[in-house]
Amino acid sequence: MKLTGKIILRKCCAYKLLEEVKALAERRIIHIDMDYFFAQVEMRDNPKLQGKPVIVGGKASGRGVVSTASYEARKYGVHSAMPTAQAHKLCPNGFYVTPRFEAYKAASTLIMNIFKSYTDVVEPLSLDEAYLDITHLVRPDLPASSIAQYIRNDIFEATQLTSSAGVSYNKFLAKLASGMNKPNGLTVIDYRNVHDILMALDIGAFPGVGKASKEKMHDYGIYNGQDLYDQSERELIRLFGKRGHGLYNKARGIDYNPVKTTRIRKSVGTERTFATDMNDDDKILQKIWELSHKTAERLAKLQKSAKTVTVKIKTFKFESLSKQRSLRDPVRDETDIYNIAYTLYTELKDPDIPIRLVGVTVGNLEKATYENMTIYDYI
Ligand code: TTP
Ligand code: MG
Ligand code: MG
Repeated sequence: MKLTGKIILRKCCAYKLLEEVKALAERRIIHIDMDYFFAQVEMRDNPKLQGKPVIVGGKASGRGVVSTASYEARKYGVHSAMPTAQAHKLCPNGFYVTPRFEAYKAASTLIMNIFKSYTDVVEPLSLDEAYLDITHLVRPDLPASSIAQYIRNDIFEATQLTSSAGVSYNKFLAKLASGMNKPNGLTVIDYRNVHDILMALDIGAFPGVGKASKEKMHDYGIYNGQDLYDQSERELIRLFGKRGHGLYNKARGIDYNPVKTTRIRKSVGTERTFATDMNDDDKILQKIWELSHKTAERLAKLQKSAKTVTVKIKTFKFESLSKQRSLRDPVRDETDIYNIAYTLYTELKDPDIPIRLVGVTVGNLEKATYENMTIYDYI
């Protein structure tokens, strides 16, 4: 009897594991990104700009930067984040337009509503793009690519704007796919083509491989997905720390990250516990700076600014103390958050009492106004 029980148990476990693997392998993820978004809106609203090299951005005289450029302008080498003055040199006959954020926001709202009409599991990444998990749609008979096509059609009908879609079984591959046939493209990455695509992929195109890591990769002879694939997991962890594991997986087309639906957040914050009780103001303030930086980063991701800043400390006797400041003008910048946190800390901290934890939280969040946005908000 006992033995049978064990066997059944084993079967159940194996079955459960199989189900989990299947669930991951069978996810259906779509990434949609609008084509030359700001520029396309401008071209839609002003027919004279049709087919022209259009550059949307700040003024060259005011040290402005390019928000985006139409594909015609990209042929001249113009791209996002480039100083507008430089764009003028590369493309002197371009049509330069200052951004109209309200128009982009209006288009964005229409697009996001279309996404939500297909699935509740939508993760917007910026005004013009989002991940959608359509695994649990009631029409499993429809290929994900057809659903992506329906969505693109709906977007075009509602906004007269084209978009590109990537369809795959995880977020990393879906996003990679959406960029492969831009503009106005639809690309599927599945088990048949994933290997070839990844092996040929430039190492800089793997998520998390920025400029610095790309150089480091080159130093180690890793130029593309194949070179990455050839590294052992142990070696990648040795070279890139915690990220090594993720990189090892990415080379194999594995990404377990779920599509995260946005929740309404009331506050954002981080805290750190010190390894030993701490009474060194310099070290604590250094930590507060790091926490302010992290908090600002998270606010930027959420495209929010905050009207309260709170500093919390826990004394060596585990007593929690906190102090909050409400602000007339919302903050989102790390320096502003730090300056307020610094004042709160000095008001809160007893010089004779060591602490074991410090935290910085911002609350009363509101949508960041576009005027305050930096280009980093779009990346
Ligand atoms: P992206 O989707 O990165 O670019 P895009 O839509 O202009 O072009 P495509 O997707 O076809 O390659 O960004 C969306 C919008 O965000 C873009 O139209 C303008 C804005 N943006 C900036 O303002 N600054 C930037 O540095 C970037 C990358 C984007
Ligand atoms: Mg885009
Ligand atoms: Mg985008």
